[in-house]
Amino acid sequence: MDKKLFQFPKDFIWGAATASYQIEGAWNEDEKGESIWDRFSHTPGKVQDGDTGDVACDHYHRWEDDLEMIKRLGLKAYRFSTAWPRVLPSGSGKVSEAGLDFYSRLVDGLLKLDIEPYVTLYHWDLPQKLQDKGGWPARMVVDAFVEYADVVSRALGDRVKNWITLNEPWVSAFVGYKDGRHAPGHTNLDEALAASHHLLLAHGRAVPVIRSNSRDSNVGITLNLSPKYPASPSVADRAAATSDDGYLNRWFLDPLVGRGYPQDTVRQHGTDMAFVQDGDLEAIAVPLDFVGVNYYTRNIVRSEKVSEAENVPQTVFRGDEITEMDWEVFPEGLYKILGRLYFDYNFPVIHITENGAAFVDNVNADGEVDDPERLSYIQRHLQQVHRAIEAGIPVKGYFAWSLMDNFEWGFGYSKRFGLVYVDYKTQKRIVKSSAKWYQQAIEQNSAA
Ligand code: IFM
Repeated sequence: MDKKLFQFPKDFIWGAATASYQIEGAWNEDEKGESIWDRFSHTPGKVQDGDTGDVACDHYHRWEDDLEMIKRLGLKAYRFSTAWPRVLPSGSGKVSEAGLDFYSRLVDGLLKLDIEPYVTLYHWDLPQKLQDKGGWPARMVVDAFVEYADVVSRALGDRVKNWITLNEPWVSAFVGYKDGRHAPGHTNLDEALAASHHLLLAHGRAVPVIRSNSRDSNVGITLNLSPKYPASPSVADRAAATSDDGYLNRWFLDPLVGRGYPQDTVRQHGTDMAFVQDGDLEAIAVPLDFVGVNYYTRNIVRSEKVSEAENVPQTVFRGDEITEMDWEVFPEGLYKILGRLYFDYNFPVIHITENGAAFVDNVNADGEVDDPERLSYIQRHLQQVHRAIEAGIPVKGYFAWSLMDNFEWGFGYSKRFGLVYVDYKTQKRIVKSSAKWYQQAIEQNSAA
């Protein structure tokens, strides 16, 4: 394909992302406190095959080699998260200098290689000590998060200029406290709703603190968003899609831009919203420098009333390209989400903070990993990003998920999302063919 096609703007940010619990290991080294994911993964039956993040990719010890690898891949930016219990072992109070030092060295190492750090403050590893006091459903966590954001941004704010407060608060709240598939493994809708509000409030309160510690920085939040497609044009299916959209997307987007919580979703949850106090909504609606979107797939929504006369035969079906997560490959959905973020919600800048796919990978006889499906997934999503930019949508960066294979939460090590293959027995890293393609795309600034 002609490389002039799909040419990106000169300053486009090409990156890859990881998260602390998924790669670091060293779960109890150098004063680090226990996180809810340590507790959850150490509880039999919670994670597939009994896997834990105790060692993960051993990045805590191998970070220097990993930075060299990032450099060799040609990445311009690297998104990683700081582990709250590594910095504040009890969640608040005493700071671990060793923990802070680790991140400080990582940042220095990146800058030395001319790679821009994008730091996420919370990617799901809440200090267990805070969970013992009630976790995200308890309002006290908000102050603790602001304290943590203050400590980290004071220490790194002279060098880190791009901050993400939270990663996917929907997952923290609803998968952790309602579905029970993630730490802390609770199944209580009221807890999940309170947790979602306290997450948003923690975000809103932390933003000005980060800005005052890190001058001229860009601060945003990352949401997992999926467009909801009605399975047919019937009234019932359209209503079901609107309802799912409220649950996943609008519940976070609306309050962030000052519209408050969507009332149809409030009614649907049957909640009195007693956890919202005066001034909270204003704090949550603090203007942001950017919004981050993690996009993987779309959802096709069918009303449960399929048998009733008011519904009609399904007309929209899942495509037959499906990843190992059982997620449909649907690049166009990314274009749709990007348009919505700009035209409906007016975010000034958008970064794709995660996008990628899990497929089965095998090391071949030559010791290489050929992953054409992942390559094609990334390429086609980048082409949709390009299409969005052409349409005038201010998409400034793309971070592939993930830099390397890692601990995929409840699925343990069974799902590989990496551009780089990790042999967990030896910790050897093998650059997959998708990474080689991505390296070339970066070099040519084109997704052709
Ligand atoms: O691995 C996760 C990541 O931690 C958050 N976003 C989705 C990824 C794939 O499931």
